Amino acid sequence: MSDSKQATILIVDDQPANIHALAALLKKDYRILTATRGEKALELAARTPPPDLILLDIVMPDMDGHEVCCRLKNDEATKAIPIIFVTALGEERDEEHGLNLGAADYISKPFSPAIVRARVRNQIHLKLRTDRLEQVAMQDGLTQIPNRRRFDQKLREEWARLIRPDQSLSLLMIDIDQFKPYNDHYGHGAGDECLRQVAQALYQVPQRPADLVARYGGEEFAVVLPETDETGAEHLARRLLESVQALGIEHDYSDVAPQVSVSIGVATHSPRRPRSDAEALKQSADRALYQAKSQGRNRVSF
Ligand code: GH3
Ligand code: MG
Ligand code: MG
Ligand code: MG
Repeated sequence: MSDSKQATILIVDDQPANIHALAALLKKDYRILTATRGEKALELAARTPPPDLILLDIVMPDMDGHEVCCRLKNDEATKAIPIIFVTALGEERDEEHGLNLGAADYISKPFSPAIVRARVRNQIHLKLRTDRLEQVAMQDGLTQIPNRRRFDQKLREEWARLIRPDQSLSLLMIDIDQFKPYNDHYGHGAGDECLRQVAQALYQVPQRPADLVARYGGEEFAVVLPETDETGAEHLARRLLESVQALGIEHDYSDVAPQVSVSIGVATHSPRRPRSDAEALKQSADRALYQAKSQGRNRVSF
């Protein structure tokens, strides 16, 4: 197949013989997962990484395919997975119902192997292209790290996930010191290269997969740290500061240091210091950054 990544297909049918027949058609080109029950299908669909396509039987005991489809489409984490119903229900209104539930396509049993392969290929092609576009839309073109759009999405998601009252969420706002004189003296090309290096130096520091480093805009970066309290956030902020210092990028026109440095503002939502919303958390990190700047730059402030 032409797509660089091998796509995964989840086949759901209460009859193992049906699963076998479909798997035999597709296993040469795709990674196959199978489930004979709706519950199991939901569990497999929620895994990371999720399947790229689901072939879904309708008539099954316990939970039928329509129910499985509804649940998948109502869950943020699984709603984007395309579903093709594969079913013996051949009435026009069955097909209409399935498509209205959000299914991408509909195949009637008994099926033609060539048509199944072609319809699957088309859906997978579309899915992988959508994934690529989504990735590009969330990435900063200059530095290749997540962009402002991704940051906003992440902060919204993490704020929504704060259910337990004892949970913490930290936010860092980072700004390169004296970057205007850097650009003015070394040129815009060098400025861009400096931004790339600083972005990478920041990006590689956090160790937990849930953490996000993004370019917020211009020479500003932002870091979202889920389940991180004041102490953890301070520790990480100091490591970020050191990581940029360790680049040792010469900056003879800075009155802070002879190398490129950053200032960092830290804010935490915690039981000790609850914030009303994500916007309030961001404003607090911004205020802390402003303070780091006014206290002399090249430092972490709260
Ligand atoms: P401070 O220490 O107070 O942060 O001073 P500063 O000079 O960094 O602050 P200022 O906001 O005045 O300057 C930011 C500069 O960042 C101005 C702008 O030319 C530069 N900049 C923003 N985006 C880019 C970019 O994509 N590429 C380059 N080369 N420069 C950029
Ligand atoms: Mg069935
Ligand atoms: Mg700035
Ligand atoms: Mg700056």
